[in-house]
Amino acid sequence: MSAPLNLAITCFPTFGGSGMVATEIGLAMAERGHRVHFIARDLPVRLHGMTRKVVFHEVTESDYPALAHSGTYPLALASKMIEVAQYEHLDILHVHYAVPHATAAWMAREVLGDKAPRIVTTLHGTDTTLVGTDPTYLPITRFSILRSDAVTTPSEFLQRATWEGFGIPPETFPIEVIPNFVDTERYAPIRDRAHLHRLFPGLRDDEPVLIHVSNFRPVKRIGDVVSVFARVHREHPCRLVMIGDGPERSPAERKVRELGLEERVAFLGKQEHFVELLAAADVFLLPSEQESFGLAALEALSCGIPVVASDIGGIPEQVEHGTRGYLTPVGDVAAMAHHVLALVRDPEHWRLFSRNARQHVLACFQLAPAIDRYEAIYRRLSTRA
Ligand code: GMT
Repeated sequence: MSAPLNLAITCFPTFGGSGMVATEIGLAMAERGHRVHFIARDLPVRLHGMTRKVVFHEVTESDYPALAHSGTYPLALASKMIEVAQYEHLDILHVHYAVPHATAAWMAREVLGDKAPRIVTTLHGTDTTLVGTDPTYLPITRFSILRSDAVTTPSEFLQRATWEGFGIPPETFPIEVIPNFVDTERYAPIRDRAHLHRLFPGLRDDEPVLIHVSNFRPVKRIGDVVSVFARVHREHPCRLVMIGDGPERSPAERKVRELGLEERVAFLGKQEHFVELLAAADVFLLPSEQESFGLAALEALSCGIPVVASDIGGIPEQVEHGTRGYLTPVGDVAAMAHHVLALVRDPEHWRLFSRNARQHVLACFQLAPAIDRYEAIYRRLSTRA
């Protein structure tokens, strides 16, 4: 029996797939008997059920006026990593996002010398596709990736994009793909329309409900969600549930009002517990411009909800066109509406897609096998017997 590991995880604590994946890994590792530390600006959103094996370390920045706007967070984070590594004898520091977390981890390691933990970096997408390859950050992001002891991505798409975007030769620098995963017991096909009736008091039994969950950033193309819904609604009355918040929420609400559809759309803002609503809905919309993976779509598939999404990034690695959802070119709202209509007009067709979705998630995206793979990386790198 191998000794338990001492693991620290750094992630963004906000609503977003990367923080959720990081949190699930930490909780699952604690469940397996390892000691887990979270080092972050705030308590990660899904970090519940803390036990003695899970400890949270808050990173606080100096409020000295001269340092305001000078971006000192990576320094404060690196200092906290050093402190935790020294006092807790960390084996592994697993950072989610290269910018700035892998950079802070490298700084911490430089200070700690041969007492430093090994660094595992998981890239999540925007650190490669948007921020990382921005010339402002490219050299330091590339350097931080290359200095990690192991690097993982949630999709083959992001693995390729990282090698290509940073000019890293695949043969000299392996990047392991560990697909994102979902707790299939929590995200289960339990369809209880009562949750939807509470949202839409006049909801008829034959009215389909479309749903979207995201951080409402421009990359999510929230306007397309509303356009697809409006087109479907013209042909087949339906409803739309919008979960999340961000810069595109107000413009989307305005668009809904201009179309006179406000009675038919529920904007719920940020929600931590929405699985009952998700599982009761009929189609999940994800018309993003870019997604390294699209964790929200995986959660929908796990609940047996077919997905209509953009054919980009890592989405095709989980949503196969024509079996558990449909994929269209980015921005093709007419095609998306057409596919939604095909699903909601034919219950037999919907049920087939729903079954396919659930079965595929059970076969390929369960939590335990993904945790096994992270644990294998930690064990390979750790010197603990
Ligand atoms: O999608 C976002 O804007 C949030 C971002 C994050 O940091 O959580 O999501 C990224 O990581 C998720 C978890 O791996 C992926 O499911 C998302 O596809 C990815 N977002 C993008 O690539 C735009």
